[in-house]
Amino acid sequence: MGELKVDKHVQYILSVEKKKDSFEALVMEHLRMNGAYWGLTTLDLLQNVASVDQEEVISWLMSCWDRESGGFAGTIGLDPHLLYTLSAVQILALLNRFDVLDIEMISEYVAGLQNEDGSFSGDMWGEIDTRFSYCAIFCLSILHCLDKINVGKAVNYILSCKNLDGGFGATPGGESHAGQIFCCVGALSITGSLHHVDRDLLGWWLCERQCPDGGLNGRPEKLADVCYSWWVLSSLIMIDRVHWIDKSKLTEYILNCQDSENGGISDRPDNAVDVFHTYFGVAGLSLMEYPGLKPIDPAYALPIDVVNRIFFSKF
Ligand code: GRG
Ligand code: ZN
Repeated sequence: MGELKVDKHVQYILSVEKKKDSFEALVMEHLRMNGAYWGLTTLDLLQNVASVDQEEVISWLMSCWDRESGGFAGTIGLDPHLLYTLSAVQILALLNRFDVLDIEMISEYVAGLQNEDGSFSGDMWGEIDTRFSYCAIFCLSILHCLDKINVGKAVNYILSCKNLDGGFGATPGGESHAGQIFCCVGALSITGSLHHVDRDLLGWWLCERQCPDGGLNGRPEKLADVCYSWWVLSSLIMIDRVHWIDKSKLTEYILNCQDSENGGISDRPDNAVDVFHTYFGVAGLSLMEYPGLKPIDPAYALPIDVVNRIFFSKF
C-alpha cells in the first residue's frame, strides 16, 4: 500500500493559495472563506499550519465581516451567510484568535436566524436546511453562547428530519444523504442529544455506504467519493459504530486518490485534485488514526487539541 505524501500535499495547498487568478480560484471565489478553512485545517492536520502568514489570513478574514448584520461573507463585498460565518469561526478557533471577534454581534446574527419551528435559515433570504442548524449550533457552542437560542426546538426540528431508514435529510421528508447525516448527528452530539438516535439502524445505513472498491458513497446506488470518508466516518464515530467498516480498504482507497507527483487528493482515483477533497481525504485518514496526522474531532471538524483548548481552558 502507498503512503501519504505529506510534503507534496503541503506544497499543493500553499500553491493553490498563491494562484488566486487560476480558473479554480475564479469559480471558487464566492466561497473563499470555506476554501481557507479547508486549506488551513489540512495544513494543521499535516502539522504544517506555521507555513502560512497568519496576519494576512486574519486581515483578509476580517474584511469579509459585515459589521451591519454581524455575519461573514464568502469573500470581500458579498452578502453574509451562516456557511461562511461557520468557516470564519473555525479558522479563528484554529488560529487561536477569537480576540478579533465581536462575539456579541456574531452570536446575535446567528441566533437571529432561528425560526419559530426551531429550524435555521442560512441568511436573510430564508432558505432552510439542516446544514444551517449545524452551522448555528456549532458557532454558538464554540463561542459559549448556546443560551441565545431555543436548543430544545432546534433539536426537535432536526429530529423531524429523521427518516425511517435511520438517516436524516435537509428538511422534513427529505431523502437521507450522508452530508445531511453528518450535520444532524454533529448538531445532536454538540447539544448532548445523541440518545435520540437509533445507533444500530443508522450505523447499518452508514456502513452500507462502503463500496467494493473500499471507498464510501453518500447514498445507495451512487459512486464512491473521497469526501464521504469524512461525512460517513465522522458520523459512525459519533454513534460509536466505526468498527462496522473496513478501515484498511478505505485507507487504501484514499491513498489511491492522491496525485503523488504534484500533491492534492481527488474525489476518485485518476480524477483532478482539489482543496475540498484534499481536506476530506486527510481528515478521513486522521479519523482512522493514520500515523503522523493530528487527530480531528468528528463533531467540530477541527483538530482535537484546538477543541480542547477552547473548552478546557479559560478564554
Ligand atoms: C465543518 C465539514 C464541515 C461542514 C460544514 C456545509 C456543511 C457544514 C455540511 C454540508 C453537508 C453536505 C450536504 C455535504 C454533501 C456534499 C456533497 C458531496 C454533495 C453532493 O451530493 P450529490 O447527490 O452527489 O450531488 P452524489 O455523491 O450523491 O453523487
Ligand atoms: Zn466529493
